[in-house]
Amino acid sequence: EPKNVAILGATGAVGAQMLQCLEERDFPVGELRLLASKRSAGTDMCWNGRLLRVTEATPESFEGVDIVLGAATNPVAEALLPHAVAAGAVCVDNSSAFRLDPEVPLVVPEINPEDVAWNHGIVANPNCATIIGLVCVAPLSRVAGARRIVCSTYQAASGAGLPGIEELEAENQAIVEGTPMPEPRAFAYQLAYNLIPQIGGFDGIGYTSEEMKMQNEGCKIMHDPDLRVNCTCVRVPIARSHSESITVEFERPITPDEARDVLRQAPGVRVVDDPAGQLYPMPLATSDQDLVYVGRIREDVSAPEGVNSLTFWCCGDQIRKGAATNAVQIAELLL
Ligand code: 11C
Repeated sequence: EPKNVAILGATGAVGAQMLQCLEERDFPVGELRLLASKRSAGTDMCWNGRLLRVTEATPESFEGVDIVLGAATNPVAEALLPHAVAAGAVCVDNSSAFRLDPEVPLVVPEINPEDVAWNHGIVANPNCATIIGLVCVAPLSRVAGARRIVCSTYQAASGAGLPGIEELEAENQAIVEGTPMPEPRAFAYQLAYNLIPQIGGFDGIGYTSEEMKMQNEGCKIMHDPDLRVNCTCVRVPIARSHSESITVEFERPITPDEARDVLRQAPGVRVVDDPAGQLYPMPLATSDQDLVYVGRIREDVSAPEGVNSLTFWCCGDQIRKGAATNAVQIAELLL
């Protein structure tokens, strides 16, 4: 039975991708309502061969809507989603506003689809780097019990939305043309020819908000309050697809070959791991598709005696699997 769907924040990088994912996955849409800020209202967007007009999102925008896909900022989600819930809609929210709320399931469909069932009107979509890393860690954990994760991320400019990718393109153009470098706005510093080891704000012990998401959201998604995560998040000058170097300590022994076998069977993952053939995941290869590629799977040679630890590398399109695709997959679970 078709559902009336609203996209909140339809004109952003994630919102526009949600439109495309609904179309690609043949989601049973009745009416599709595109909502955005006053500034973007009046824009036309193409969906299934039709032009749809974007309207301003207000508390009254949700009458008759069954499912809201949220791709807006935290303040907008906090202000508007309660109205959507009151109007009877279920919201799949991509902001971080509700992720750690005990009344709100936090779902990666490949890992904890069952949590959707206890929603009270909002299901949260996890952080993009968290989704991409855990889609690989969770199947290994089911076999060997993940205890501790050490992760470094290499996050694409478009993780900061359209302003991020536009800023990187403008900087690249200034370099090529020899014109003055534009003032950074989306990022704290010039990203072109650079790396920025800060995503989000810093807490009192030197970690950024983005780095603590894999810890806090990871425990909730994996149903494991004892999971320990140490993450370093770095912005890199590439357009699309986050990459991650991950070391996992397990309760039980697991060899690289066993891990490859487990990951070959795992949903949402493709193993690309042939060092002799120089085959490994790279962000260019994973962009604009929905699988997380994993490779460079190897023993952690630094592990102390008796510690079962593996290291691997993964890449995934953060606008798709890290955001829009994961949200539409959650909406499919709600059908
Ligand atoms: C980035 N991952 O790459 C961030 C943006 O928790 O949804 C997404 C922040 C979040 O900038």
